Amino acid sequence: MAKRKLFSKAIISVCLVTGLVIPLDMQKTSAQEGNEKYVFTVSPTPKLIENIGNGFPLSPKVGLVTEYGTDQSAIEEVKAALKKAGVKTIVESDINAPLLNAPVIIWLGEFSDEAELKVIKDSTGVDDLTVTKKEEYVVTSIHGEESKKHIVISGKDETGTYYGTKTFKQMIIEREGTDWIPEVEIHDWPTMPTRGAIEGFYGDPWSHEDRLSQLDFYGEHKMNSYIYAPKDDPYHRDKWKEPYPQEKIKEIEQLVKTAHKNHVTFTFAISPGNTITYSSDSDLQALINKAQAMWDVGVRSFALYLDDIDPNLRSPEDRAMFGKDANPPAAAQAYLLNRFNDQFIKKHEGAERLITVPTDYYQAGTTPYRKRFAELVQPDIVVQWTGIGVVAPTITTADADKIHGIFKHDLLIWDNYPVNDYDRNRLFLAPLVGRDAGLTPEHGVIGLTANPMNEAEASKIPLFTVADYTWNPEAYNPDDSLEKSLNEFAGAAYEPLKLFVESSYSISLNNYKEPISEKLKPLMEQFWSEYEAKNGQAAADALIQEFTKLKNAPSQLRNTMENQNFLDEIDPYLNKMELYGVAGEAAIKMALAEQENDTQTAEELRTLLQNTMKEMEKFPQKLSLGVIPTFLENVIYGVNLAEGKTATASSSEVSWLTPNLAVDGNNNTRWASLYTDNQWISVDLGQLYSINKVVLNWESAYGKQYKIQVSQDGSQWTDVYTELNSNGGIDEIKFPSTDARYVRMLGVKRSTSWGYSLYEFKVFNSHN
Ligand code: LTM
Repeated sequence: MAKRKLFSKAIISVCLVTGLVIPLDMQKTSAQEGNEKYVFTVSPTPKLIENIGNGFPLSPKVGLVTEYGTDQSAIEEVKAALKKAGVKTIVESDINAPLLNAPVIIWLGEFSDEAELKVIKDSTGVDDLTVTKKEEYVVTSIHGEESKKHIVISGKDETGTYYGTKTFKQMIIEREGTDWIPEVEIHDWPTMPTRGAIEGFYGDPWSHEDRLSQLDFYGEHKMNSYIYAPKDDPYHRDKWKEPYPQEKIKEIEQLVKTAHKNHVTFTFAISPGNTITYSSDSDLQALINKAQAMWDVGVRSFALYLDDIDPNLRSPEDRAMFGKDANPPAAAQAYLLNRFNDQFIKKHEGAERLITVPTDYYQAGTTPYRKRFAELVQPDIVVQWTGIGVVAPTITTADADKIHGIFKHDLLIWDNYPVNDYDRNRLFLAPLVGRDAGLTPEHGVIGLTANPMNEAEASKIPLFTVADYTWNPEAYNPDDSLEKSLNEFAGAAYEPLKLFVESSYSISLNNYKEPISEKLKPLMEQFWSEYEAKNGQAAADALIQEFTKLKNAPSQLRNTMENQNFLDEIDPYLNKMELYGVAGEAAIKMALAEQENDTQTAEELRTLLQNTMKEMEKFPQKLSLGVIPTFLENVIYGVNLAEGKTATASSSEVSWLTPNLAVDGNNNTRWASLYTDNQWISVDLGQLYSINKVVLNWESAYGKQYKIQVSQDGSQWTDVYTELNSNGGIDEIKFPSTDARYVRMLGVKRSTSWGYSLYEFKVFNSHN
């Protein structure tokens, strides 16, 4: 038996035939038959995995030895996997009288008692089935005595065994003829005890079918938690006191059963804070009744949510009871939570710990509310927290220590990624980033539930990476994880899906990273510089190639992707992507035709370009292809003199919304000022230019009144335009030609309580 080894960054696969030592990344391991080498991926990445031999073929007849109480879902998983792999006969037996009359024997269960361990050791040679942690499992596949092959899958508990079968499924290597089983020893367990998703967004809730499919997906990826909390399910929030209609209860019952089969805890959440009287006995009873109806259909985990509500006490009864407390809202909420905990949770044997999210769930430090909440809320209640910020760009171990020190309760992260309810025209398909590996119980964090997008199928792409991260944060690599996610999700549609996903990234979480824009930008710069030198054909061809990929990807995806629900969800985005591709091709060809004085072709292409851009306006959906609109505008209107120049501003709202983001040629990144009227942003064009046009592309926080000012020295400013009533969007401002090196937007009055925020600040030459 090979000795256990701990691998941190890389595993080594030893090629016995050639004697070569091949380093592999953490995500893949390999098996070998003769000279053929097979690579397989186990995901989420296991803690310990070691190749201990070359592997063996999966015979048409397989023995399956279980014990009394082996998890039923695990048995079904193994049987389904064997059937899929072409196994014709499965000989089932109990470990007390194992039938070993097949070439390959699978041992499946939570083998922990001495007698069982001895039978396994004597029959297989496997002597290390040590499992100590919740949900831990071991999978060992090995050549045993008398040319028998054995696969031992043993869990610490039922969930561990079930996860072992998920790993086993991924080990089966498809081959012509008979599938192949690599010989490995895997010891694996999750780092985060709670891993999963919270359907906690505003807007259209997921459908029943969406939820069923999500629960299967979570089970498949070793996620063990789903929290039902859709803000716009009226019975969850606005009409929380009313009982669910019978058909809805039936649906929840089916969800609970499906969750159970997938080893997922179904948590039912109620969000009563907008209308509840915290001190009221009848309101408490209404909550208990609601929870009891769920208990009766099998729900065992409950949450009471208090986010996004007016913290001030509305009802006179509450003000009378808690008004004198150091923090009345915290006292009132704690009173309700504790009474629900005592009178419902603790009176129901088998109920999980109550979960809540407080009203101050994202602040950076302590608040009077948090202090009192921590003191009064019973210590066993789990507190959810979104990190520092509602959509936290990073969540560090230090943040966790600090916030745990403030709340003094176990923290469950409510991660607002990839949720898009606050920007319904974007998809966030990038992998989860910015979460430290140290978000563990030692730092007060018992897990992470990710709030997904309203688009359920699309959410699975980033949720795969959430599963990977929460299982094994130390080994987590966002790009590798996304790659695995795409491989699984795409099927034959890998290439176009990758392009689509990389065009659906941009979010503060990843510094507004836009992989496709990053690829296109240098090609565009190359094109302009060679175009200036009247030698633009080669650079044009390279750029056209990329635009053609964007143009063709949507139809390729539609033709090859089997997941029709996903295609329906992303349909308008695909339309927009195709139009970007068409417009990009037309723009380059038009620029070349104009340069060659081929007026007729140039005119035809200009019409095509303008029509395509008009068509694009019909789709409010935004892709993270921010450099393309700017490129198209440059072709039509001339070059934006501000792009890439130095910008300064009176202030920035936060450290990452800097002024240079308004002159970076990317319509997806932005500058934002502090929340006061008198703020400005200025760009230094580097030299004097004759200018007559400025284009402001506003974010929703736009300037109602502002001035455009110019200067030759950066200190004496002249007004060239005054706006008294802007309605935001894109302001195209023309003024008499003037020589200037510095141009600035001086805000006079904001349109919202936020500051001024610009995606782009553009300045154009008089001769365009
Ligand atoms: O994050 C929390 C605790 N509450 C809400 C969520 O319901 C919502 O989905 C996200 C994103 O908009 N923001 C919230 O504040």
